[in-house]
Amino acid sequence: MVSAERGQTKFQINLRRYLRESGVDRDLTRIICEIANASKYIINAIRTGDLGVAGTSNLYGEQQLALDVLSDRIIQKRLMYSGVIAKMASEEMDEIIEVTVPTNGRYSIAFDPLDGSSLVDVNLAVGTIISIYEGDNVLQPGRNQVAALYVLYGPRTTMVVSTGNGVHEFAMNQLMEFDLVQENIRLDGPVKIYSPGGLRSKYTEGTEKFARSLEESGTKLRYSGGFVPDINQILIKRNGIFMYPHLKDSPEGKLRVLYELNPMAFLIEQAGGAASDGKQRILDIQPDNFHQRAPVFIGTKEAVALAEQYIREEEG
Ligand code: FDP
Repeated sequence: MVSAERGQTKFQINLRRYLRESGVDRDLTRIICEIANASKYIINAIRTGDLGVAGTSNLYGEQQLALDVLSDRIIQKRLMYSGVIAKMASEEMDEIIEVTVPTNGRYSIAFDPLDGSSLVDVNLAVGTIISIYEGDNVLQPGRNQVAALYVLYGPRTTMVVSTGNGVHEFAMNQLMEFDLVQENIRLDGPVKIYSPGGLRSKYTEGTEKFARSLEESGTKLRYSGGFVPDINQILIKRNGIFMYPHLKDSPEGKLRVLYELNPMAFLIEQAGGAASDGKQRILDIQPDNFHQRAPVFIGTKEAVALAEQYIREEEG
């Protein structure tokens, strides 16, 4: 097992070596490294690509940016012939992609190729989110994930990954390879920052009281509008809560269980935090369709428990 603390590394430990020396299965390592490779092309597309609309819309009727489509294609192409994937479900697609060539792989993934795409034109951070299962079923509770990761395209490109043994951060170097920055990130202490998604006037009584209690206890607002950078902020600052709650006019909230909530809940739990829909653990939700949404309260254990308490008291 390699070991490093932020700024203390004597030499660079790259992603592949880190995974290999941590005993991660070869096929799983391959998937994670293929995503790392795909991210080089995605970052290039974000930096130099077309910012216009692709002219198609996805399942939710949202216009797809050319970049959404491109990122989706880049990831699919890299994984399609990897020999380690059985099925792929993408937030941008309405069909599950079954991979039979060259062989049936041992793993399946659900992914959001470019989350936060409404932030691309204003040049704020966006990201790719990946959820990995063993076998050929992604329509199962998130607690069965074997790994999850995201790549954040900000001023720097970083990858935060867990294969079930803690959460580790890697950063893209000048050669566009990922080097270990820090391992075993842990959330810590009373909540200091919060990121509230959704329209406040549509909050239900429990969420509204929870938000007010955070403000009254001096918790600072830190909301970027992108799920990946907002979760990354919590992990790297080791503190905070993000919520996109159930709203009066949308009881399911906005974020998608398979592509957004499960992978982030896996990472946050691996860092000692918690993720809830207000009533139950996100990772225990049994999804009945690929595009299911759920409310989310995710961050330090204490803050998530407090949100659940307000919701229980006010909404039953
Ligand atoms: P986006 O619509 O820009 O793709 O689920 C997508 C997401 O962004 C998240 O990244 C973000 O947290 C949330 O939606 C923001 O939603 P609002 O536009 O309602 O604030």
